[in-house]
Amino acid sequence: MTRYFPEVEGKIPYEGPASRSPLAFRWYDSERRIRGRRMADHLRFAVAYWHTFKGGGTDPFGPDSVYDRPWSRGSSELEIAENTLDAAFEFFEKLGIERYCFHDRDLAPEGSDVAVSARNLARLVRKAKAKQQETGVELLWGTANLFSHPRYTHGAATNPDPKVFAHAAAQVRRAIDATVTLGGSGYVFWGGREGYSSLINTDMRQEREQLASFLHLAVTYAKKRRFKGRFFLEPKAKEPTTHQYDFDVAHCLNFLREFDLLDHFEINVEANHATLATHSFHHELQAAADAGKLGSLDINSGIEGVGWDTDNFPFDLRECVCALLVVQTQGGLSHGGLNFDAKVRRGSFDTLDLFHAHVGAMDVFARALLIVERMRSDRVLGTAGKLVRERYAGYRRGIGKRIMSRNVTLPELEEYALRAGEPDLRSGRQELLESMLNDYLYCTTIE
Ligand code: XLS
Ligand code: CA
Ligand code: CA
Repeated sequence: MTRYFPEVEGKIPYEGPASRSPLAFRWYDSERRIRGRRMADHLRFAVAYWHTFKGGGTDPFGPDSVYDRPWSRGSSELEIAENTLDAAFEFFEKLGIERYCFHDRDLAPEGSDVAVSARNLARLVRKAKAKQQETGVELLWGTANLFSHPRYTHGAATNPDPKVFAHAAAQVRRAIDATVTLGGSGYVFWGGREGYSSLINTDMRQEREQLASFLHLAVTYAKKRRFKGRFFLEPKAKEPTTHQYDFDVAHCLNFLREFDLLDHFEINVEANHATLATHSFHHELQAAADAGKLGSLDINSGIEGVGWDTDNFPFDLRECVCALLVVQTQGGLSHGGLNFDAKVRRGSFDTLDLFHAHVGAMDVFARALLIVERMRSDRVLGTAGKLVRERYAGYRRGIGKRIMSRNVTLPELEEYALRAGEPDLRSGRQELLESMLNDYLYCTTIE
């Protein structure tokens, strides 16, 4: 067997918080039971095939790859695709990660026409299936790349030309087939170039309706293929277009509701996309969870103020804790997971850097999970925590309860306000809670 990662001997071990080895987990202990479930099953980590195996460290000022990956060499594109798959599974096994995600074009090259592209994909899917069976690694979600090929310059489903729409439909059909064959538990629709750069040349109403038709067609096809997983819609505010139609969670929910798609979709929330919409990851996750639609997470981080999608690996413990607090409070993720939609920096070109990035980021989320579970059992923080529950206690009795059940009129409330007199101001205790959160992050002993 070709060994693409000779620098890592065997599987990365769990050594506990005292370990100083860069190739060992301090917190991620896949088999550890938490509330009766394996830690791995709470976190459901996935590697993003595109960044980790296809990324070249390119940027607008350096479009040539700086990563010299041994699996990117071969005599044909198909051979390279097969080598890449071998490298990917060697990486999954050594990292001890149980899931991955891909776009159709990450796995197999585009062919000379739609039929050749479909054949290329089917060939790589056969190989991926065998690899999955051999290793036990699963597909978290699949998707189609409807944004890189020049034909998608003006969008895919929202393109003014129905021929482009048809090409996109062909790709989604085969990407759904691939996801079904590989037992994927989700399928993602991220808007790619579905948006506009100027309204001067754009019929926004027409384009949004096209997008709705596209998603309805996909739902119909997935039903026919007996897809058992979930469809996830992934918001992003901008980039590559100036205004993406799936701007943020609230936009996505509205779109799904407006076009009668809500029953068929959940949301895949990406941290860096939250930042691009000038929200926090925490906000976007809460918005999805409150609607009962938090399906999956793309875990990465942006650089504040930069203004584009940098897709850094996540290393900020506080951010991870806030994210998992939402996930765990809603009872976890059934079909989704935590996908590392993140890339190592241009200067981190060694294959070893891929391990450091994933090990460190898996560890920070594992540590965050332990902290969140401690916070939940202490019942102090989060919407289920004592202080927040007490803040809203008035709505669980008397007049508040009547407001919530809409069993009251405006004149009745006016009368009540007159009788009750001026309300007492109560502190929101924000600073207290911020400090309590810090205690959990930095002081409380987590074992
Ligand atoms: C790009 C998106 C993309 C989706 C999958 O910004 O994050 O990678 O997650 O198409
Ligand atoms: Ca993403
Ligand atoms: Ca991104």
